[in-house]
Amino acid sequence: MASSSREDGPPEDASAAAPTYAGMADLVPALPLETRCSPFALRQYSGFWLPEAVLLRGIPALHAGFVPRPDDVLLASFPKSGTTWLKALAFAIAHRAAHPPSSGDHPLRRSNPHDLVRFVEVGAALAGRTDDGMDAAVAELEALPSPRVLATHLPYSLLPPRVLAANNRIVYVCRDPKDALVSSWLFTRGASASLGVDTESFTLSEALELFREGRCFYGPQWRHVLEYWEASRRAATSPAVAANVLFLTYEEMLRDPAGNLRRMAEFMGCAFSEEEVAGRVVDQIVELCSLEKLKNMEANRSGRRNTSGIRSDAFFRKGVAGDWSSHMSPEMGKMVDQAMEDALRGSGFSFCQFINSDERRLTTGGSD
Ligand code: PAP
Repeated sequence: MASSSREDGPPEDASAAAPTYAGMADLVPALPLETRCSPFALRQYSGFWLPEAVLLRGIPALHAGFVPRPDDVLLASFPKSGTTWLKALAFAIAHRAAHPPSSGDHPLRRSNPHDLVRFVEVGAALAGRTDDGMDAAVAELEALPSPRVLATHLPYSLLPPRVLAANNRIVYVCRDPKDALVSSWLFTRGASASLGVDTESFTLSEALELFREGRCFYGPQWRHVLEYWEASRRAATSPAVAANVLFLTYEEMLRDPAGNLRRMAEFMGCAFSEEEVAGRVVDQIVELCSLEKLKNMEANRSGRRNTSGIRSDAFFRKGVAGDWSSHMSPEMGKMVDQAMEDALRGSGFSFCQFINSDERRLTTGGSD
């Protein structure tokens, strides 16, 4: 598999026209179905396995009503790759003038990061429509003051064309597939159980098989990562293209949180001043957004639920690189690596170039 072109993708007509509510309602029931990734049914669309609700309502709502602004920042990720952390960091960066990280009343001390930075397609998938026919979640996004920090798990190729045309800044975070897989498997079991779905029988071996086939939330992961990586390379190699994708890795963020925070701020168009650096604003944001701090905030403790109905504590676990080896055998790890290597051969991208998974870094003392 040499590039992110869609050899095993959908019939071209599935993605050619702008997806409308009515068009998707006709199309989705006929798409390949995967029900083993509880609690949501997935359908294969345009080469990716997406939750049905995102296809039926989320994507059509974005295409119909979402209007990007030039100063929007979009955080993008494959699930379980560091999204919650990225949301906290980006929110703290963007709003540091109104909310200094040292403030005892900082929004991150009161709210789950997912409630401060919304997934554009998830909100639209869950919400209904307003009286004038506009999707309620899109109307909510419209009401947010600028600069907006928004998030998505959508692959690059399924972003609304208006977002790409606006050349919005996109920060992407990628993670070792083995850690993303284990994190996702544990989350699925926990979150599904909290929604009353029995997932005891969903074994890691089964999750691994599905992951290797790309049959997982927003999978295949390799294709998701490759699309954003290629977009970041296009920006880096062509002076005519504005640098619109900043490609980060979870592992590198663990190694050097302050350095990556500064890269993010610069990319977002609000670099830290010398006074701020001297005043330890960078360190304060790193500290505020650390797993240990966020995990222990009242808003993120057991029992509370975020606006999507998911228990807030489910987003915080260990937060290290290499924890896959606590759950998978070395042979299982090799199977994942081999599947990724096979899929990415000839693409120019390899997870090894970014991720040294032998290095275990326990930054915060989190636990299962
Ligand atoms: P999402 O896709 O559902 O939004 P996401 O935040 O991407 O989830 O991934 C959760 C992982 O990020 C968890 O990893 P683990 O299961 O391997 O431990 C979680 O612990 C980790 N995480 C959450 N917040 C932070 C943070 N502040 N710093 C570092 N890692 C974090």
